This record gives sequence, C-alpha cells and structure tokens, in this order.
Amino acid sequence: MDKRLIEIRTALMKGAAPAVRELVSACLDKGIPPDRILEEGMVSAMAIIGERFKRDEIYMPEVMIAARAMNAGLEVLEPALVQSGAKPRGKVLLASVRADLHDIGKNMVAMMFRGAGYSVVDLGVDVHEDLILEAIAEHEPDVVGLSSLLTTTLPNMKKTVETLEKADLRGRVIIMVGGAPVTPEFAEGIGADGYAPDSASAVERAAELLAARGQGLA
Ligand code: B12
Repeated sequence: MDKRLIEIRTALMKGAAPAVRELVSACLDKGIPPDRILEEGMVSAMAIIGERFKRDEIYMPEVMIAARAMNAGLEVLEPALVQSGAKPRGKVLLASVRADLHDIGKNMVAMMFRGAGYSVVDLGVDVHEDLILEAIAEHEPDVVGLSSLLTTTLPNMKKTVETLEKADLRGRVIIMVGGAPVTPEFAEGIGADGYAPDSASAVERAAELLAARGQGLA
C-alpha cells in the first residue's frame, strides 16, 4: 500500500485528527484518488479499531477519538468527491435512529450521495422518529435513509418506519435502511423500501428505486 495511505491509517488509529486532516489533504494534492484514500487509508483503520474494541484491547475513549479523526478526514475528503455545479438528482434525508450515536457509516452514505449529485439533509445522531416526521414535512425529501449500528436500536428503526406509515408518508418518500446489524430480511420485515450494505451501493439502490417510481433523473 502507498506509504501515505499507511500514514493516514496510523494517524487515524491514534485519533490524531489534525494529522489525519493534513495527510488527507496532502494525498489529494498528490492526486491520489479520493475513493482510495477513503477505503485504504480510513475505512481500513476503523475496521482494525473495531476488531481491537471487540477483543477488549482498546476501550470506548480510544474508539471515540479514532471516530472523531475519521469524521475530520471525511470533512476534508468530501469536496473532492462532490461534483461541482451538478444539478441535484434528488433530495436525501439521513439520520441515525433514536438512541444510536454511531455516525461514521451514515456520514459516508451522506458523502457518497453528495458525490453523486444528490442534495443531502443530515439530521445527525439519536434522532427521534417524530423529529424525522417534522423534517420530512420541512424538507420534502425523495429518500429517507435510516442508520443503526446497534441491535438495541433496530426496534427504533422499525418504529420510525411505522411512524411514517401512520403519517401516510409511504407513498411520498422512499425509505432506505442500513448499518452493520441490518440485513435485507430485516429491512423487508419492517417494511423499508430498500437496503444497502455500503455507501456506494446505497446510491445505486436509491437511483434504482427512484427510477422505479419515475423520479430518477439518471
Ligand atoms: C466507532 C464505534 C463507536 C463510537 C461511535 C462514534 C461515531 N461517531 O460513530 C462510540 C465510541 C461512540 C461507540 C459507542 C458504542 N458502541 Co460502538 N462501535 C463502533 C465501531 C468500532 C465502528 C463502527 C463504524 O463506524 N464502522 C465503520 C462504518 C463505515 O461502517 P458502518 O457504520 O457499518 O456503515 C457502513 C454500512 O453499514 C452502510 N450504512 C450505514 N448506515 C447506513 C444507512 C443507510 C440508509 C444505508 C443504505 C447504508 C448504511 O454504509 C456504511 C459505509 O459503507 C463498531 C464495531 C464495528 N466493527 O462495526 C462498534 C459497535 C457498533 N459498537 C458497539 C457497542 C456495543 C457500543 C456501545 C453500546 C458501547 C458501550 N458499552 O457503551 C456504545 C453505544 C452508543 C450509542 N448509544 O450509540 C457494538 C454493537 C453490538 C451490537 N450488536 O449491537 C459494536 C459492533 C462493537 C462490538 N463488536 O461490540 N461505538
């Protein structure tokens, strides 16, 4: 692997946010493709962090500072992935569901959508279903993407879909779900319109679902 990408990975694992920012920026200046920086430098670091956390080799504070460094790197990387001047292909509303504080995966999904020319409204983490309802009324998105990383917050994802159903919004928005514990079966079981295992396929799946509704501009 490129030495500079290894440096990003090392800095990210140490949680050195300013160093990650600088290194990502330097790699972009050198012409390293943003998707390589993301996958090889950054996502690989979070995968190692996840393994170490699982084996009790590191604890919450270390994971938190690594996550902060990851998000710092994502901020620098994002403009490089976003097409300039492209007409929005649709509007996507994203949220990590109630009681779920994980946002790295959701932020990557946001970045991929922006990069593909969608406008994105990101409601953040721990978002109550009622707030999602209000945000739909305010922003009128085409797609609502819900993220959950905990088995304990999966019921809140289900609750959110039910809330949108009760408010009669099912015909107006496409509901997509994702996050490590979410499976295609679970997605179907709670009545979501779509599921994707990663951020790149999330964009592809959204485009398919929008095209099926005759809304796709692709
Ligand atoms: C980072 C992290 C944290 C950080 C989060 C910081 C942040 N800003 O996000 C902190 C330290 C806060 C944290 C806290 C906790 N965590 Co944690 N955490 C992780 C860790 C290490 C990495 C998660 C991550 O970012 N992955 C990288 C991203 C890129 O992957 P991703 O999220 O899956 O996203 C991809 C796809 O799933 C998909 N996707 C994601 N969202 C969406 C949405 C849509 C619409 C679509 C289509 C696709 C999609 O696309 C993404 C990109 O490809 C995982 C371990 C792991 N290996 O996953 C544990 C993990 C998720 N955490 C876990 C636990 C238990 C906790 C705590 C309960 C710990 C505690 N004892 O307090 C708390 C809960 C806090 C809360 N209420 O949410 C468990 C969950 C176990 C379970 N089955 O429920 C895990 C699996 C660790 C473990 N093995 O035990 N955690």
